Amino acid sequence: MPINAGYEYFNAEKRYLDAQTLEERISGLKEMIKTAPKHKGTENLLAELKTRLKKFLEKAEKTASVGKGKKGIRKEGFQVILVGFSNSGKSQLLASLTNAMPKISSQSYTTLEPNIGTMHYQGVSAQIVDLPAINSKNFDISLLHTADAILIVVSKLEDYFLINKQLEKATSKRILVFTHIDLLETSELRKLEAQLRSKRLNYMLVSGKTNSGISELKTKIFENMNVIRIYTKEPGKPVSSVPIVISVGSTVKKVAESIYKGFSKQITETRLTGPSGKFINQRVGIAHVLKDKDILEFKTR
Ligand SMILES: Nc1nc2c(ncn2[C@@H]2O[C@H](COP(=O)(O)OP(=O)(O)OP(=O)(O)O)[C@@H](O)[C@H]2O)c(=O)[nH]1
Ligand SMILES: [Mg+2]
Repeated sequence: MPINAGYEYFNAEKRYLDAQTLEERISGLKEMIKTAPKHKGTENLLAELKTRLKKFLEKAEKTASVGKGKKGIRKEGFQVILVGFSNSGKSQLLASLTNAMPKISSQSYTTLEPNIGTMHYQGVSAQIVDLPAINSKNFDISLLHTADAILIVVSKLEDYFLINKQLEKATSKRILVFTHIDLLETSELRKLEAQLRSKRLNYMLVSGKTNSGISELKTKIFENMNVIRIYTKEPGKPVSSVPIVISVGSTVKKVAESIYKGFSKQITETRLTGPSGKFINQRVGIAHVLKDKDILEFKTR
């Protein structure tokens, strides 16, 4: 399209095209409208994008109000499933990690159908699914097959071993999430941590009441996603606010090609600032391997 758009626009377009959720599609589209060059030649494009956005916003409003018919779960991107006994705090955890508002109650077997939310972590999102209690008739083990990670949610260590045994066949990564830590004395907490460490468990201690450990848990989920965030910058402009999310070990070339196919061939110079560089504004080649939070500036022909 001869509209002389910068790669911020193509970035946004890629996010829009790759979007797995309506929410992501809307945010990509908004970004496209923001970053599209504004001149006579782009008037039609902008008008078309705005009409599309309006349609998506209307659709979003409808689904938000109809919402509740959760028959199947559509997997969207990286999926994390919460598994545990009743009252272990799964629904509370979903509420703490996402903006979902599931029913939370001290009564047993409150959750009868899966609840879904999206966790946002510094430009990356993950789908979180809160299931009915593992020992209830509403628990459906088949949902675990699609999971990228399983959080085993417990308030007693014994429960972890019981659940782990029951999930023997599931191959996804597991993280033990110990809830209700606000109810423990400091000495009890210390003893628990010593036990968890000696057993070399991949664990997190959290409280749904005080939110202690929640941001650490988000970081842990992010780390298990095996992705890095790369920010781009156009010469003379500020760094993009939305990162390109790409697999660990990606090169400059892979990032460029993810912006649009063939882009890497147009690059005459790449400047890098960030964790994979030795100094600020370092000139790097196309095969350079990137790290999380690197900033790239491409110069093109
Ligand atoms: N003090 C404390 N209470 C918590 C914590 N997490 C959850 N609760 C409370 O524990 C009760 C059960 O929480 P839920 O999140 O509904 O438990 P659940 O695992 O979803 O239970 P089911 O839906 O029955 O399987 C509620 O009263 C919550 O307010 C926590 O970290 N600390
Ligand atoms: Mg629940």
